Amino acid sequence: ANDLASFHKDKGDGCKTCHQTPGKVADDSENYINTQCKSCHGDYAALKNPKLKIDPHDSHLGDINCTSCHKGHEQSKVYCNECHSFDLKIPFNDAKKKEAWDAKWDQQKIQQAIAKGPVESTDVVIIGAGSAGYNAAIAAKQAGAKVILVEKAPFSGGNSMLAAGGMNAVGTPQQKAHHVEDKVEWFVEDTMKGGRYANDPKLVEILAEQSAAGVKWLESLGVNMDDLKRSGGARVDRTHRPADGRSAGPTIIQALRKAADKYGVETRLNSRAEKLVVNDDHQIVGVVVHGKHSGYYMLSAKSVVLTTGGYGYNKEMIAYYRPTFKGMTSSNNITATGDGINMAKEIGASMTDIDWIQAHPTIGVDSRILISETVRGVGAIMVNAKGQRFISELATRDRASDAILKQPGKFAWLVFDNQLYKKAKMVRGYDHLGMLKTADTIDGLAKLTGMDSKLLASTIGDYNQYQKTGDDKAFHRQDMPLNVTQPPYYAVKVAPGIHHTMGGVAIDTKAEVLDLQSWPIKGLYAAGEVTGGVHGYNRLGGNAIADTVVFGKIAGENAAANALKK
Ligand code: MEZ
Repeated sequence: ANDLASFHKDKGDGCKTCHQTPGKVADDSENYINTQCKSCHGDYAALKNPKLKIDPHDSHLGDINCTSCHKGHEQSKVYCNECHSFDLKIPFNDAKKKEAWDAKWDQQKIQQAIAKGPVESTDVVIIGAGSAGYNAAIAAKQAGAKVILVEKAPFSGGNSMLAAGGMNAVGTPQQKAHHVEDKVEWFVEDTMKGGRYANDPKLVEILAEQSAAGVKWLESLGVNMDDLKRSGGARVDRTHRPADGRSAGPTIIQALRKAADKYGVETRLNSRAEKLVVNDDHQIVGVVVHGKHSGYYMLSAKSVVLTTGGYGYNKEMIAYYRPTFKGMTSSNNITATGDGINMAKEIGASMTDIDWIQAHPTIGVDSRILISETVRGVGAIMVNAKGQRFISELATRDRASDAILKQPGKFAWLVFDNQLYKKAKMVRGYDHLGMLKTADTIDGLAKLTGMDSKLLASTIGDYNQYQKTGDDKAFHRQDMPLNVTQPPYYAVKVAPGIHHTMGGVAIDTKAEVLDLQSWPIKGLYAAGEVTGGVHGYNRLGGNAIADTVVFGKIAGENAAANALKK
């Protein structure tokens, strides 16, 4: 056998091992095949292999379809290696194969599907199953609409699945329990200041005002957000995170997946929306979807919600909108290719701040892995190649990235000790991936990283003194929760990489997409990174998840109301 299908055919019950009807795949999500895989091989829990250092069946992606990696009639691939470079074995593997999410779409087939007319009708179609999409879908469903959520990837989660930090919110019981005094106005001011005052203040007010309700809503869907920390540009601790120290994104997405199933949202994987269809009055009437097995078809819908994320992994768009970022590494999911922006543009949607792209200061060097701002928030210091601090670790991302790019070698080290290692669980994940340098002494750490031992020791000595007095005389860092005194000591090498595209489709306060004259395009809504206006020129850490939850919910509710109105 030279592929998985022939192997199974030879060994098992012929084509029926995988297919209900030989020669056919019943659904684009490949649910039937996946149920068959699990009925023979067991579920993810059963497949975990404690002997493996990196276990693909125990990943942050959660319990995804087996067919995301294991392919029947084509070569399999280790999906993890779209971002990582693991030495993992998979039967019938084509290691070089890459997904081409930014491939050109077949315009002729799109036009044929429109000419044929809708094959199915629903109230609301939601495009993109990340946090914004799930929140919109659940909200629309709760409002009584029939909802179809389409996702081009073989599993849901989008960029949100990779979010490490957390969700900013003000006025929550969590802040109260931690004795944090905060105000909606402070959240608004911090966000506007961080965004260089280019944000749409009305959208920012909604973000802040509805953030606490957003945390409550996530909790109602099964997410724990009881931990609090401070992100860059925030004056108080307002980033809410899972209490067990796990990364926020995977935790939120796994809960949203379950909630969407519970509420009866129909999720179609391997289903890429490629065209928004409008009538002569420029109202949305549907979407053309390209299903992996079902091909091109048109869905009619009264409302469509774009939750496709940004364009942080579309190399052409990055090079066009920000030539100085051309070729820069990206923390983004390979599916973040700006589909929603391009589809909306085609039907005359207006764009806000489309050329504003955020570089996150701390992406692991030689990897696409984001070293979360949480690590600095919890207490790490940031030093240059010689071992000197050069900026407050809590500076906003644009300033921190600029400062790193001015250092020798254009990189930095995050340095911390065992106290932080024990406190921030995600750090153990970086360790597991072999990203940390570890030594029992500061001198040993300097030797391992090539820093100047005396300089590093004096930097750490000074910082410990500032931490003790609460006064960072060098860079005015406001919050210094930990000193660096307890071995072993750790360092991780970081440099800026593309993280968030702030610009996107213009929306109003109801999450309606605006046309070039700033009138709403009837029936079209958008939320999350596909939109512009919420974050201005620079997004604060913790505001992306807040955006997806608050505006995802608003978009879903309004899309449902529009679809259900008589
Ligand atoms: O909001 C974010 O992008 C965030 C908090 C990222 C991070 O550094 O963890």
